[in-house]
Amino acid sequence: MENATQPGNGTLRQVDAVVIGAGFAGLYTLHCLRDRLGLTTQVYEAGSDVGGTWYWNRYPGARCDSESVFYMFSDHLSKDILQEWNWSERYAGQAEILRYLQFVADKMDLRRGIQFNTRVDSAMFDEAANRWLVTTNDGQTVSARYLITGVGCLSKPFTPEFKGMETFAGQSCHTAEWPDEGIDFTGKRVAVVGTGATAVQIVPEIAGEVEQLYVLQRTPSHDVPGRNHPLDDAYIAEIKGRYGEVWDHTRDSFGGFPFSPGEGSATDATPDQRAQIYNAAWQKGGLGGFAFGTFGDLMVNKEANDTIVDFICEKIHETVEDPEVAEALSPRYPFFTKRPPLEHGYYETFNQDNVTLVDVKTAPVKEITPTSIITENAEYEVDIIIFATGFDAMTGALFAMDIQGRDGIKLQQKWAEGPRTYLGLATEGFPNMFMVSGPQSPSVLTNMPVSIEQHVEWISQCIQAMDEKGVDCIEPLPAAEEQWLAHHAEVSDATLIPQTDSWWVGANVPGKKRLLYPYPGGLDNYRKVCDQVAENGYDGFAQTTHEVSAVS
Ligand code: N01
Repeated sequence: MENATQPGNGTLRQVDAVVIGAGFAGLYTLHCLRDRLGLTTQVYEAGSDVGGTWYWNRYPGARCDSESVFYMFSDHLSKDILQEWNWSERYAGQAEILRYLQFVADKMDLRRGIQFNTRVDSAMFDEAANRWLVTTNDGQTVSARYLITGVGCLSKPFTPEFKGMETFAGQSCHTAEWPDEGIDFTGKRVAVVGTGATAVQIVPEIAGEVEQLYVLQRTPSHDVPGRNHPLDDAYIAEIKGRYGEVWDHTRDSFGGFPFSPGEGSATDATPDQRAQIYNAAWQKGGLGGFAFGTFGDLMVNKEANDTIVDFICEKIHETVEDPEVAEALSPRYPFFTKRPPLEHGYYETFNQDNVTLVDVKTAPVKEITPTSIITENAEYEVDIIIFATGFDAMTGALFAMDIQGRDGIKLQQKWAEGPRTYLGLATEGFPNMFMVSGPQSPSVLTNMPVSIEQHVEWISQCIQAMDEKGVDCIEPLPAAEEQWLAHHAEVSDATLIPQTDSWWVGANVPGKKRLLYPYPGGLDNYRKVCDQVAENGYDGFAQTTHEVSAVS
């Protein structure tokens, strides 16, 4: 392995690997490559600290939808950290998760491998040298043998273009670009645009502070109660006592959660049996148990899915006092075809006098003026507009960089008709580049840290195997990529997900190719495929060794 040399005196700095991003993915990749394989590894991070998603998303109410005790690095990173770290709530808030990642970075001595406040502008594959030239926004270029993206699936904010929005004289911001100094909502008239997972968190959090809150809804979501609560010492001790078994179960599960999957069809159960099963999961709270722990066919059988939709809509009508508002909030399309948010008092918020649901599906926003939002049928005077309008997911952050592979082909060009990957890990024409949680991998359909660990471990074992074999260039074979695409399409079409417009299918961003971006076949099945590929000597990858010209 080369040693890194510092920039200056005209010498191009050489490292073994450049990693982009210092969230869960970047931190674990740095540890695996630098501390386990001994590779010189440089991480670049746009933020001023570690955290990724949890660094950027600081809006009030930001909280994880996975249970905190399973939303962390497993025993594969460090058994000590598992024992030392204590979560305070069933679902940790943003600040606590950020503290956890800072704790991990300090304990594992990761900060010295990360250059903060630095964005990667471009990454060009230099075929003659068989290396990546990575240029950052501070004008530095570094040469790396491997390029690993850990840029997150939801890190490129998306704000729709509304006529006149630039004229708005009040305060406005996207939830993922929250100002450091925060926003004072006291006595303000506020509009929240969007009703996805982010809006569902922020709305109940600020409803008590604002004078008037307008929630602009285009599509209602299927919100499942979180039933958050503090964690007591006995529970923490019990989990810590069986973490080994918990992680084994988690790694081998469909969604990256240590729950037993639901069995049988919802249509075979009697209405009473169904009500009992749905109610038990609803009372317990939590998305995984409700979506995956009730019946086995909700994601693939429309008739079965209708039963859970009816149940959710009944619950909304029980909670929201005004029947018209309750109906407007009722999502009468298949459950889990858009990401269902976890809610903490969202529906109750609409019983407050100062909260108004604004239907922008039937009467879309026409214009934003300096003082108001004007829809097709009304004008809402506001002081603050919060855009909880989501992200250009999965490809947005990759395309934001100028990544050019063999023959100067840009990633955007190669993926003009949608992502083309092998296993969601790599793409032909971009040698020695690996993506953590890339498109066509399970990622956002699973508990992210568990999927991230699987990816990072697979990538680092692959790099180790290449080094042992003396291979210096690896990239997918076109046929293997084609096969993965066909498999991905087949598995996607077997689910109900493509039937609904959502960011999962890219429908939220105008002009984005509509297809399912994550892999819906389950982390357990996906892991087996990846393991098999590795066992077969990295089947489906071209592996070559070059005589390379010297790098100047
Ligand atoms: O974004 P979204 P999000 N006019 O895309 C609406 C993760 N997450 O930030 O549904 C009016 O889901 C849009 O309407 P519609 C989680 O994976 C995780 O809420 O397209 N409205 C929708 O209501 C989640 O899925 C946690 O009709 C417009 C909203 O904006 C993902 O992040 C917490 C509009 C966008 O919803 C994204 O969630 C929070 C327009 N022109 C988020 N354009 C955790 O658990 C868009 N909308 C960790």
